[in-house]
Amino acid sequence: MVAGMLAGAVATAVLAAGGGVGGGAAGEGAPFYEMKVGGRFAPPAASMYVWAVTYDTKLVPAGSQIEIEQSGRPNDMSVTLRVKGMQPGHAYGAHVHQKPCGVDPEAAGGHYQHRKDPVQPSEDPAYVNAENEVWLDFTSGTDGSGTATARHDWEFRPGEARSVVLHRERGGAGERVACFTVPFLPTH
Ligand SMILES: [Cu+2]
Repeated sequence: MVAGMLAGAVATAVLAAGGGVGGGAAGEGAPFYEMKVGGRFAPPAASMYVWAVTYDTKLVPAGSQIEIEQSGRPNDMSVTLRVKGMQPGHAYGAHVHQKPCGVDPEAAGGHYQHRKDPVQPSEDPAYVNAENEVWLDFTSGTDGSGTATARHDWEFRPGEARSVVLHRERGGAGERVACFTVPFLPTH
């Protein structure tokens, strides 16, 4: 849904909805939520608020776009990433991180973990995996677009999921090439 992306250097749209739609066996009557935010990447020097920042303009060109959508209900959370304008045919890693983006790629901190590794920075595969973290790895198409969705039966702890970081390589590690600050729910 590239058409849903908003124009502008930094653009956000937040939608929140309450009240169940019914019909779902487990979630009937349960409150649901939906949040969508989009932005255009820019190098740190040009990003006054460092909201959508690229650290590698070859892999994540200035002006490329990202959109993150989070939706769900208790015990059923989906996070979807959509990008446009990436380097074609590249396999990117992407995860939800703990802190907002900064001029320094390390500002976003480590990965959000459902079960927190007592040892930080976490490198233990028992904690660093797509079940315990939110991984949104994708491979861009020939047109530079890409998408990924992660679904979990848990929600974020309030305020502990603050950004999505794009990495040079798929998997749990790799150099950070871009960062997008996201107001994941619940925020507090
Ligand atoms: Cu990461």
